[in-house]
Amino acid sequence: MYTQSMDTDPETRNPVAKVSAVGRPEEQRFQATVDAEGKIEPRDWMPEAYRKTLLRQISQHAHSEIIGMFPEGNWISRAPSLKRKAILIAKVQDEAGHGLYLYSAAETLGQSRDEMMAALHSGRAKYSSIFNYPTLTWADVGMIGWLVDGAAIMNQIPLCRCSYGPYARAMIRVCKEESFHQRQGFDIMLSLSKGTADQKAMAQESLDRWWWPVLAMFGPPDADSVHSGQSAQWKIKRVSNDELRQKFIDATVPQAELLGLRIPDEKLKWNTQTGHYDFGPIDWDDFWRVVNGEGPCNKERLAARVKAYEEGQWVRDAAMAYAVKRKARQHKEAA
Ligand code: FAQ
Repeated sequence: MYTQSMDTDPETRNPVAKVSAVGRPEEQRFQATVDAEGKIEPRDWMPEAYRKTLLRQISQHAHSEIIGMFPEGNWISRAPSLKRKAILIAKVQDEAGHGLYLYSAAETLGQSRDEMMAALHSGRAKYSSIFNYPTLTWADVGMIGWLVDGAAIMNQIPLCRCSYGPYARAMIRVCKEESFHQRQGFDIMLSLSKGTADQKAMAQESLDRWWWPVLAMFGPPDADSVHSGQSAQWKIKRVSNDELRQKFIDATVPQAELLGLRIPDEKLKWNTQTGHYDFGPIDWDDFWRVVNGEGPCNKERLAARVKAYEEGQWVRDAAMAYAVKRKARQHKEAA
């Protein structure tokens, strides 16, 4: 449904500011590798700020996957059929897997998973704004697959070419799985929009609530995006927040038309001159309120996460005890 194409020309398509390369020989070698489309691996020399930027982004991304299990997880016991329930369980498990690949990738940058978890649980670490909105109806589960996974793929396909090897490789598998998630969401929306009048109304009501928060998922406008310039120079970020948002809108409007749903934006209009859709203003004050902890479900999500972690302590203890026992047995056998 979305192109898997990764051929964007940064010179012409990426408006984010370029930062000039300076510094010591190792820094120049590092930037030359990045400029030549080489990969930086965990044991390679890297600027401390590059390491920190990746750690910030990858850990935020991992936290988003893990917190992102809650809004859909709420509906596993209420899915409308056995088939939908089985699909939803598989999807939510996939999100847990994505979190695990990403925590592993982040650990290669020198921070332990326990430290990352502590940052999440104390509220110091960010995760995607979108998971602070409630899933009030079954249509919201379809909407998360169709729009949230759709936006996630749009953002993550360029990350498959990120300069940091472990992150880029993790993204390839994640994107394949997200494509399935997006299709299952669209399939739910198709069933609802071709169903009874009540089901179609439920689908429309859900789109009305999710459309604007999904557009904000791509991050602040380029002019306010503090990290974009440096991340573009390091080829962590290949396509800017605004460009990705526009690509997403252009791809999604025809899908909404096919579903017979109305996008809640009076200003949405095809612009023949630009070859893109024009759209209305995004409420960035609302976005920052949500990012800063005041969204409809921030407190609930964090509390659920901390509870799950505390209740899972016995599993981690048992796994550690087993690992110690197994190692001792191996030593004894080798002796
Ligand atoms: N929510 O300067 P920029 C998914 C923060 S995965 C919260 O533009 P950057 C799968 C940003 O962190 C969804 N905070 O930052 C799934 C920074 O704050 P900081 C997650 C946001 O990093 C589907 C500040 O604003 N995907 O959905 C958001 O260059 C279904 C300034 O922003 C990723 O994490 C936001 N939406 O660009 C799971 C992808 N946007 O750190 C379950 C990887 C911005 O200085 C169910 N990440 N901020 O305190 C990225 O591509 C980038 O980090 C961006 C932000 C594009 C998100």
